[in-house]
Amino acid sequence: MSKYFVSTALPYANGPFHLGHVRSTYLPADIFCRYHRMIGDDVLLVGATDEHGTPIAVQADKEGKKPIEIATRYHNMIKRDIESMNISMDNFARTTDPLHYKLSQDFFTYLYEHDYIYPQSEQQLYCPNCGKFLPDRYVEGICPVCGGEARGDHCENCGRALEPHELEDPHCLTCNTTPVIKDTQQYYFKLSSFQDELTEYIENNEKLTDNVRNYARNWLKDGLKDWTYTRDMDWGIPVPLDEAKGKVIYVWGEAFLGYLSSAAIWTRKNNPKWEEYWQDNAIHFIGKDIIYHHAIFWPALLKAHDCKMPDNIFAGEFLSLEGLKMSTSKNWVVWVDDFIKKYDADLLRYYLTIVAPLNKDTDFSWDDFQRRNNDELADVLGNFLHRTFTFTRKNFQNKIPEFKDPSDEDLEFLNLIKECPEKVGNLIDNMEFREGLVEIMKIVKAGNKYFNDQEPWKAIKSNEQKGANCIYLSNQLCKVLATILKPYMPSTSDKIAGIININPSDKWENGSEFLETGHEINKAKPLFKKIEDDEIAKEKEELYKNLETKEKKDDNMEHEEIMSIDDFEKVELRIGQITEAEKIKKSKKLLKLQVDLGYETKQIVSGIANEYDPEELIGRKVVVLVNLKPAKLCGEKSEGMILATENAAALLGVEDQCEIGERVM
Ligand code: B3M
Ligand code: ZN
Repeated sequence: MSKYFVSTALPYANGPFHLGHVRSTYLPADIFCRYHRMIGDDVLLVGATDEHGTPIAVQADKEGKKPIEIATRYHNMIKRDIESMNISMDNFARTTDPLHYKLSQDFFTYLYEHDYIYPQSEQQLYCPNCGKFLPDRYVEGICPVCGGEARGDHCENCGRALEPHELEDPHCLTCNTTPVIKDTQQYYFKLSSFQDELTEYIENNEKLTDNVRNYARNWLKDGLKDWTYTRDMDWGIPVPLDEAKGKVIYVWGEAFLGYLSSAAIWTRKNNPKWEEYWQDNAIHFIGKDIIYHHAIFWPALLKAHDCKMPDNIFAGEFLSLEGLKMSTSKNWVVWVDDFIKKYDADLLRYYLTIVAPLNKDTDFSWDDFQRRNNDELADVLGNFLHRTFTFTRKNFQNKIPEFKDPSDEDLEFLNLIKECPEKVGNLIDNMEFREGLVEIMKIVKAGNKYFNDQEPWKAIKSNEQKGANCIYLSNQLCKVLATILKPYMPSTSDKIAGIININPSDKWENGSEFLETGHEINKAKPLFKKIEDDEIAKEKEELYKNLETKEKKDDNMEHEEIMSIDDFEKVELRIGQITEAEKIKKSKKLLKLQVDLGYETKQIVSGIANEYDPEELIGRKVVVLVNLKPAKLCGEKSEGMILATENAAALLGVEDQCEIGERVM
């Protein structure tokens, strides 16, 4: 038996949970923990809300409330969301807990007394209008590295941690004023002195996942810089030094300790010492945007305290929504609480696991959710369970029949059932959660095929034993499913156990024990139902409404993401000359053009028929996108695109001296 200390990244207490939180962090952590508990490991899963820092202070300013009121409101909501998703959290604390304050201040004092923290005056952005310094999210601007939109502490686009004064074109979040630079004294953590130890940690810790290692390498290769550990703010944990009145510990300098303080609070409730768990296996589940913090800062802070560094960091990649980046400010988001009012948590747990492995970005779409629910859960899993149970009731008086004289097909299927728990278990242990679930669905499909092939409805009339064997084995698979589905879909697993009339599965090894002949099962009811088209249409309507209002407001001036010159170079634009033009019969909008590019002539179909007559186009020079994937429009081949404005379909002017075939940059 091993002990596991498992943590989930601390969500800022400035909003409830959306599907992204569940997918990247909470669900994988829960699957992992539930499985390990089932194989007999001793697991401690802890979390907390992150209640300091500008995210909460800014929200409080906006609402004219105190930060603690905001934090309390969202702590309660997040706790509710975690429970409704059936996340088996052992303790969910708050970083405003007095124990957390004490731990964080002691941690700071230790660093200070051991010379890992030093004071230094620095230049900070200061809003002359608001009369205050602008730490972190109080200022927004452009990322100096990638040119994306960034907040003072972090670039949304490239994920880099930033210092506010590094921002280009900064402005005060509260009043939009351009801030001035003002001197202030802050306390720095000597991150730079851990360069070698961290390199060693990242390179030689074999357990670390690839995405974490690769991100961390990137930052290490640039050389680590010391890191400001304090802020000029009222909201936060006071710096425990007399000479630092009015300063607080930077939220990222204490948030990590939330893992430990949450565990310490758990221990205080008469539980074993949390340190034993940490010593054995310490694993953090996080989202990929905070790899930098967890793979660099946190291990360095631990090292400075001579503490053991995490054994593994598991970073789930992003979830988009209907193909677009999720955004809470644009309300382009599905809240867990809204979801759970209409659909069972297990449906979401299934979807978010099966849709993609965690080390890949993926998308939630309502249509795909409906399809997977209907085609996979209802038609494959639900169907197998239901046909097995109803057949047992109708033909064997709810009792498990006798199994004898098995055929080759019976034995083959029996083998599959026997092998399945170990296969799935190994995949979960290896953090391949999706693959484990795929394996489960594979055996259920095999179960449906076996059931069809055996045709028990015919067999019981002619060869009764053949039908009995089929129903015996099908029930055994149902029993195995009650166990191996538990980490993924705990309430479905309990419902299956209820129908089979056994205790809810809490040991993985139960999965391999078979039901005895004569065991009586309960009456079944269908476990999954199909989601109708109109339900999904309603969900989409609700969601897209937000996008449309936002877009109207922005008057279509929504800009694309900033790209690099390398990206632009992939777009091959050249000057072409139209040599032939004709209408396409089936279309009012399209014209078929032959465009001379010097080195070849391309046929291009263009949507400019309402604006231009074919004759007036002959001889006209145009800008052509030449490396576009060919397509067929109204049955006509089109091998490129002519540049024109989006709404008026007006062609761009080209000066006469531009040569045919010349590249446009
Ligand atoms: N609250 C950032 C976030 O929610 C931060 C995580 C802290 S984990 C120690 O993404
Ligand atoms: Zn201001």
